[in-house]
Amino acid sequence: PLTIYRKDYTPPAFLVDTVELGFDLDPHRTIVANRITMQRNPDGTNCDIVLHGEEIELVQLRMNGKVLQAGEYSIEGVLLTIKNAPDQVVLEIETVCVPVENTTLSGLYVSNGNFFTQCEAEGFRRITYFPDRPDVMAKYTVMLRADKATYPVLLSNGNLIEEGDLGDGRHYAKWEDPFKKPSYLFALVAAKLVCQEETYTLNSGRDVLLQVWVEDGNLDKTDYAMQSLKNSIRWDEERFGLELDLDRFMIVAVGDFNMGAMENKGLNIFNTKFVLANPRVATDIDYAGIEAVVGHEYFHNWTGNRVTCRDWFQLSLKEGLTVFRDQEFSADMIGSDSGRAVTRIDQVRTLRQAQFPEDAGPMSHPVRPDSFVEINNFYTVTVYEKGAEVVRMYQTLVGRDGFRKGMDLYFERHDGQAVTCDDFRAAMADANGRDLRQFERWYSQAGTPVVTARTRYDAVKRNFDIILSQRSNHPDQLPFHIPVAVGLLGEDGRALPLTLDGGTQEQGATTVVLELTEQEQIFRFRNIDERPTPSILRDFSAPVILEYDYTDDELLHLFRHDSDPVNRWEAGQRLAMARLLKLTAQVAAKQDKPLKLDTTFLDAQRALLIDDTLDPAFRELALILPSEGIIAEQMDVVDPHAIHTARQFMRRTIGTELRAELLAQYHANQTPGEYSPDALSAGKRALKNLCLSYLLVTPDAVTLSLAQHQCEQAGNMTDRFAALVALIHSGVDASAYLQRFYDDFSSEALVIDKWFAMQAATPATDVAAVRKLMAHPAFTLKNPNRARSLLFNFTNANPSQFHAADGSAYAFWAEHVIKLDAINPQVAARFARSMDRWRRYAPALQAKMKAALEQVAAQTKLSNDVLEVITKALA
Ligand code: HT7
Ligand code: ZN
Repeated sequence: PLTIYRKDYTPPAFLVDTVELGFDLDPHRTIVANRITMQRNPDGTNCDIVLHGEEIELVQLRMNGKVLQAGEYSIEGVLLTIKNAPDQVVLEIETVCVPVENTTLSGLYVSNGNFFTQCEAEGFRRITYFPDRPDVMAKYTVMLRADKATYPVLLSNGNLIEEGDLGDGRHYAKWEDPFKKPSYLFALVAAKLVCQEETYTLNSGRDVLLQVWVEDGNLDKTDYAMQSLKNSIRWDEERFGLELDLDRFMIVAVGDFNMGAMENKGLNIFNTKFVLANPRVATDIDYAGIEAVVGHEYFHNWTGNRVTCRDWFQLSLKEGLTVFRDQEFSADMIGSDSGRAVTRIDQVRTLRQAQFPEDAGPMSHPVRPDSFVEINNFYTVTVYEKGAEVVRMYQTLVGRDGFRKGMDLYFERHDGQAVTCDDFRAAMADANGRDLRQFERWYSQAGTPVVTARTRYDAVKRNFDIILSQRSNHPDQLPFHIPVAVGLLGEDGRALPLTLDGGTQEQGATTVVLELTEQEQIFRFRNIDERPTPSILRDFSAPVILEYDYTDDELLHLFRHDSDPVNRWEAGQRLAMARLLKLTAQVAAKQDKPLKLDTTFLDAQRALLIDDTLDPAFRELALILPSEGIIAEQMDVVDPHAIHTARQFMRRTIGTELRAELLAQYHANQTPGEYSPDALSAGKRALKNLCLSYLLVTPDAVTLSLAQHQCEQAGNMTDRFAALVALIHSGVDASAYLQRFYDDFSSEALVIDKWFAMQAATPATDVAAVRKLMAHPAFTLKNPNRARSLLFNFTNANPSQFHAADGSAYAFWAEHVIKLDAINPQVAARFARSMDRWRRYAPALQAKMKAALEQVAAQTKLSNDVLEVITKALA
């Protein structure tokens, strides 16, 4: 397959002014009439008109009123080329597509009998011929025609300017989007849906219409999405001075969707997972997800839509920035400092769990990739989450006000344009008078930098030096510009006031940001009266791996006292990780010695668990052990079974040694009364349910009955789900509870996804059990949520079974990559990535994984999506 390189970018030969689209919607044969006015681009370097088209049948092509004959244009692969075109062109293109057969969920497709579109990244070309690239921005008018009884609701971008009956049982609606947009933001919906709507008054006094569209029967689950939308609108006005620019903003929920949601101008289309919630069916995590995703898509209206990407290599320009904005939104919605810290810790966990491994594996790429085969494979944690970290570092370097100035300048310069990551950096630099040239390396160099810290204390001179150095595992890389936030703790745990040599920090500051720009630098703190404990990389100020030879005592000191909650949590993770690695090694060596966990660690855990001055959500995070995946990342040769045994041993020991305190906290953190997803209540539930899960590692009559009672009586999904998971993980027969759960929610697709997911991730579920679940009438590979719930959870969240010694799960993986690929290459390629880290496993497993990869590679009919992932894995 063809590799596309960033360096090969050339501006389009023609720019499009207007697009008029007419749709005669029929699931078996939709006719699309497309009238484009275009003109030669003075900055263009090519001369021909080049349009993209894929899986569509061309009926007729007219240029400036004249039908073009076969020899007057050519079609090769996805490109339609018209040579020797005049400078001003009107193209009229008629095509046909078959939405009902489109299982890729890209372009125009049918879900549960309704029409939806998904055009990012390159789906518009599956609807009509067009220069389907983000730097071609045009104004769209859309006429939709469809059977009125079957599709009473006809939606597209912008404003509804006309609607009516066509007389033959069909009706029409005409939509006009007043803003120029790239084709990937086009959307239509033709469906039988109902909506919750509200008129909302912007800060400026202007009224806008907000709508959340869902299938009939789901209107009792739209309140939280609507509330999140209103919160997002308010937040963007207040934090960034950005107002909603349309009179109407719609969210539509669809059950078949490849990703979370899509920011189409004025017509956001969402996976039902990120819209539908009520306490009966949705967990606290679901509620938080809805708030974040509604915010994310709404914030794209400025960061992505008004200012878009010049080319897909710049994807992080909109995604990294918008993830950063949704993270800040979620943190601000909680309001408290501790709540903010909890969201930050969650972000760090995601990075470590998913992004660091990606950056160390075969799909490693810079935040701004240099090449790709299939752009859909680059909607990655690197582009999104690491990209958000890169944006966060600007804010750390220039401050919150400086960041706002940079954003203001970015919009002042680029509103209505398709630009690059360099343009964003230039706005940040210019608005703040800073030289951010070196910062560019965060965009161009892949991999996770390692920052090593050493310290020395001079009691006579009262100096404390921190020597920071950086390295990467790519030999030719140049040093990054790394903000390292640092604090120092006195012996009594107090945060020491800091005087940095040559620094400009405020008097009495207890955290300073060191700027590491060279390979090695010394930072000197003066007037330090006692040897302090350094707290380095506070708030996770850069996406790096920090190496520092902490002693256990120093970590315990930080775990007890660090005023920076992220580093306080981090100290606990380091303490736990050291023990987990030792235990894993002991299990792997098959020593006869019994496994042991020291009381120092257990006492620290106990003290934190019962410290009710601390936010329950923080305590919960601090008590979760590093996941099996994160432990694996620390090992040279991964032994998933030893990891699982060691971690289970630690969980069991915590469960038994801290039994009394866990029980007490279980009872102390109940949330009686009406369910509310607010952060405090959610935090209490999280802590309570973590206690339950520890108690159920070795269940007894008391703890079992707690779980059973919670499962039977819970007034919300968070508690019911947690109790059921604890039961099925405990090893007791939970089949009656599982069946009851299924029966109670058989008509709620998103809850049935949870039912599959929880079983897939249970260590007792082997590949045979997964196959059995696949035979369940509720299972289908065609629905991405369902496929993800069972297959992805098995391969990604059940490592001890996925890595079964006989390799049976690898063969299962290969079989289903191939099956999924025939249905939906985007979903298949994501599933294929479960094997990314195969080279790190013990030789016997490695050989079987390689064989499975080769089995997929040997297929003759693979999509480019899967081919790219497999080829890179095997390279
Ligand atoms: N910008 C959206 C990306 C997206 C997408 C990409 C490829 C295939 C399907 C897709 N659905 C949505 C989502 C976002 O980041 O907001
Ligand atoms: Zn996005």
